[in-house]
Amino acid sequence: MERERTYIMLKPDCVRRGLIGRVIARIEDKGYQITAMKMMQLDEPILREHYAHLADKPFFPNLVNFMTSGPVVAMIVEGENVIVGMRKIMGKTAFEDAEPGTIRGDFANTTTENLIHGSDSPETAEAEIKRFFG
Ligand code: DAT
Ligand code: MG
Repeated sequence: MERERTYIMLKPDCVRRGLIGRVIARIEDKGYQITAMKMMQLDEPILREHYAHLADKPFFPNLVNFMTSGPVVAMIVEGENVIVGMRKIMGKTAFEDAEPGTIRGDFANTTTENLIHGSDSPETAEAEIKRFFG
């Protein structure tokens, strides 16, 4: 099996609610390695790139407001099949569909403020790592 890397971001609600440690513990408990990490404040231009696939959605302005409402924690996470694996640990996008035992299932109570971002394919992982880590 192939070692992969993915882009993970703890969103402003995760930071604000004091859940950074508990979410990172789940990543480490799984045996994945965090190989880069930084706290940063996002702005609208970088979010227009990052969420380009959602620019036409009615919730987009709200999403940008939320994502610029405080700092995020940006990470590169590595491991075997880590892209799919992290998506499983995160849980589904819509909070009401996210299973108990997943990060979103256990901690999210809205769909916008759902704690964590994880790349959804090898192509987006590389593009997102470049976008946020240069
Ligand atoms: P994911 O974050 O699971 O990859 P996505 O890329 O489709 O999901 O959407 C990015 C973020 O946009 C998502 O984490 C929360 C927000 N979002 C998506 N669909 C939404 C909806 N129907 N209502 C409100 N926010 C939504
Ligand atoms: Mg996505």
